[in-house]
Amino acid sequence: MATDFNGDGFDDVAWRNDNGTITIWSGQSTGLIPPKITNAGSISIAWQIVGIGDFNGDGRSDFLWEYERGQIITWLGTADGGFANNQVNFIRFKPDGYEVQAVGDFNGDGRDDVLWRNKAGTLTVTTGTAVGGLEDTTYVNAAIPNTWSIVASGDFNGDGRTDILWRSDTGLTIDWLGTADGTFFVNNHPTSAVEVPKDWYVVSTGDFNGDGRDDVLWINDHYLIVDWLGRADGGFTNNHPASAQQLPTGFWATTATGDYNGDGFDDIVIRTATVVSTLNGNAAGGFTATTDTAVVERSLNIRLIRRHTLRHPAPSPATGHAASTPRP
Ligand SMILES: [Ca+2]
Ligand SMILES: [Ca+2]
Ligand SMILES: [Ca+2]
Ligand SMILES: [Ca+2]
Repeated sequence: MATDFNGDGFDDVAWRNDNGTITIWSGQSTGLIPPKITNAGSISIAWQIVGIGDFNGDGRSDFLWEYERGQIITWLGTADGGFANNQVNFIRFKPDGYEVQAVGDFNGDGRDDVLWRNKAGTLTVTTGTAVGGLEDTTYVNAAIPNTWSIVASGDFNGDGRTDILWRSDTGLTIDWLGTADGTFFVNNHPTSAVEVPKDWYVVSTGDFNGDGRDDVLWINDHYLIVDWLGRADGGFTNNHPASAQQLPTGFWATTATGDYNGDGFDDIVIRTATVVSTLNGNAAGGFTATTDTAVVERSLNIRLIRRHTLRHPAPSPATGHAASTPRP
C-alpha cells in the first residue's frame, strides 16, 4: 500500500513501537534507506491503526484509528511529516458489528473511503469527507459467505477507483471493481477468477511496473515472491518469469509497498528481525535488490494494521444481488 504522509511525492513508511510511538521513515531520491526519520507522535496502545489512506483528499496519507470501545478518529498527515489529530472535526463510532476490511478510493472522488464487513459477511462503505471524516453511504450488499476473505485492495484496472481482491478457502481469487455509482463494486469474476495453490498468500499490492495499474504481490511458504500485473480488464497476468525472487535467509516480514525512491515503480520493504532493506520495482514488474540496509529494533512494528478475522463456522446464505456476489 503506497503511503505518502507528507505529500512530497515520495512514499513513506510508518512504524509503531510497542509503547505506541509512531516513527515515519520518509522516502527520498536515494530511497528509504538511510532512513530520514520523523517522530510523529504517540498515542495509547488502546488505540490501533485500522487503516491508512488520504481521507480528506489533500494528497497526504492519514491514519484511521480505532479505540478498544469502537470510537473512530483520523489523524491527518501534515507537510512536515507529522500528523494533526482530527478529533475536533471527526470522531464517531464504527458501524455496529463491523470491522475495517480495506481503505481506498472506491468511488473515485479523490478521497479515500473505508470498506467494512460484519460477521454475517455483509459489506458497507463509509466515504471520506473534506474535513477528513467518514460519511455513511447507502451501499450495503447482501452477505458474502465467510468462506471468502478480502485479501487486498488496489486499482487493478487503472480507472482511478480502488478495487478489492477476494480469496476463497479453496484458493480461488476474484476481484470486484470499484464503480462511480452508489453500488461501489461490480463482480469481475469472468476476467479475474484464478485458482491459486493454498501455499501462496497475497502479501500486498502496488504498481510495481509503473503502468498505472496496481499489481498483486504473492509469497509462498518458502519465501518466494511473485507478482501478478494488473490489466485494463481488471484481470491479472502472472509475471512469474520477471518477478520470481527468493527472499533472504532470516526474512521476517514484508508488508509495506510504495515508491520510496520516486522513480515511478513501487518498491517493497522487507525485514529480518533487526535489519530492513528494500527491493526496488522495475519496468518489467520485477524487483532489484539494493545493498542498503538499516538496523531496527525488534519492537518496531511495520505491520501497523490489525487484520481482523471474521470467519465463523456457519456459512452465510448466498443471497446477494448477482453483481456483488463473488461466488463463481
Ligand atoms: Ca490527507
Ligand atoms: Ca479500479
Ligand atoms: Ca502495474
Ligand atoms: Ca521505486
